[in-house]
Amino acid sequence: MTDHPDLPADAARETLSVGMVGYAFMGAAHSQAWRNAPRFFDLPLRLRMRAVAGRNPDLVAAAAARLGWESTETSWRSLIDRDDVDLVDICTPGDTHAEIAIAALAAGKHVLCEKPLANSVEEAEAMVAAAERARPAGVRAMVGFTYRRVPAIALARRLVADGRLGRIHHVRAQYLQDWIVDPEAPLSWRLDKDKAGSGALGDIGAHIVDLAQFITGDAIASVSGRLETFVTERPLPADHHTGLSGAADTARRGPVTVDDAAAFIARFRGGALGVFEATRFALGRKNAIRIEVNGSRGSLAFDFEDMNVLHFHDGDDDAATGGFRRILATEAEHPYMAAWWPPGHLIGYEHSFTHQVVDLVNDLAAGGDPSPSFADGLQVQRVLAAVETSSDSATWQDVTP
Ligand code: 4PW
Repeated sequence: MTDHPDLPADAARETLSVGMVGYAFMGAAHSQAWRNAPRFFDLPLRLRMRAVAGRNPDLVAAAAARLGWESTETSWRSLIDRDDVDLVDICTPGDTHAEIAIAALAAGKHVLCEKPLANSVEEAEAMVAAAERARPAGVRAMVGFTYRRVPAIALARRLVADGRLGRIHHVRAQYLQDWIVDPEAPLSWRLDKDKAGSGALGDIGAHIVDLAQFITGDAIASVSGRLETFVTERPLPADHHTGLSGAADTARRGPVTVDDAAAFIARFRGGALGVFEATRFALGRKNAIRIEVNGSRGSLAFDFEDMNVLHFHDGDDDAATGGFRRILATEAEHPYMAAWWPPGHLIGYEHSFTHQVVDLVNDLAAGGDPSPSFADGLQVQRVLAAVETSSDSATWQDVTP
């Protein structure tokens, strides 16, 4: 961590200066988190949004002004070279994660990297090795599985950890979107294997793999799955769009090289059975992340489209009056919520990114290991790879521990 003489005096706190690479959908979400975290949470470090990097000088300058960054760089290498950047926040497509993260860690910068950690197990392994090499010097690395930081999800984990569900038997997890159900929707970078590594499997399936393992505290041991591509060719994008929508250039077409949907069953190390589905073709479902866990003592259920709520069934309840109770996770007693609004005043998608910054900054200040680590990201990558191999070979696949 560095101190900066030009900042207002706040002698008690060191400054963490952040540099971000990429400024589209995820860059905007991360920017609001770096801005808002110190405004609502009492952080042990001052934050400075030092610089954002992007290739196009005009676009990156406009993004810096819009999102609140002090300066710009037109290459990630020059961002990493800066002495006044302590942490590199990687918000680019997966094909660049490994190179940027490994270089940043070697330069002694902490790294926050968007999910999925990488486009392949090999890249993820190299990133874990880079994080291990940097660790003795106090450098830390974290992968951004933000949905862990939804208060209702963090509460779900707490209930499982406290034994309220008993022995876990079933995990049912779905991540459902519909933004490419139209065959004329343009060929976004998310449909290009070279850029994204995989399709629905890595982009959204990775989240439910992480959530299932996070909530249960268990790990997936083996899988059997099937990937499907329903639309194999699409019009190219008319312009440079990086979100989930954009115009198509109907005169030019290209191949879809990733899966549109993934379905798999899994066995957890502890013996639970899991059923997973990740698709961008669930017409009418925009960002439905649903997870249900059934244990010997209780069950819980969550749907991101009602993200402030956790449904919990306590098997010890009286049969006549029991049943799933709807917990509105907005009380000060719920994870993260004491910093926000009075009970019942709901929070949204972006808050999970703010909570991610809060947890990361607290861990960095304490010299702890932020979670999920790059090793956790690698483990998710191994599950994804096992699903792909299973689909290709029509066999059960073990996940390398
Ligand atoms: O959370 C999701 C992401 O991981 C988002 O809703 C969109 O799908 C953008 O990338 C993935």
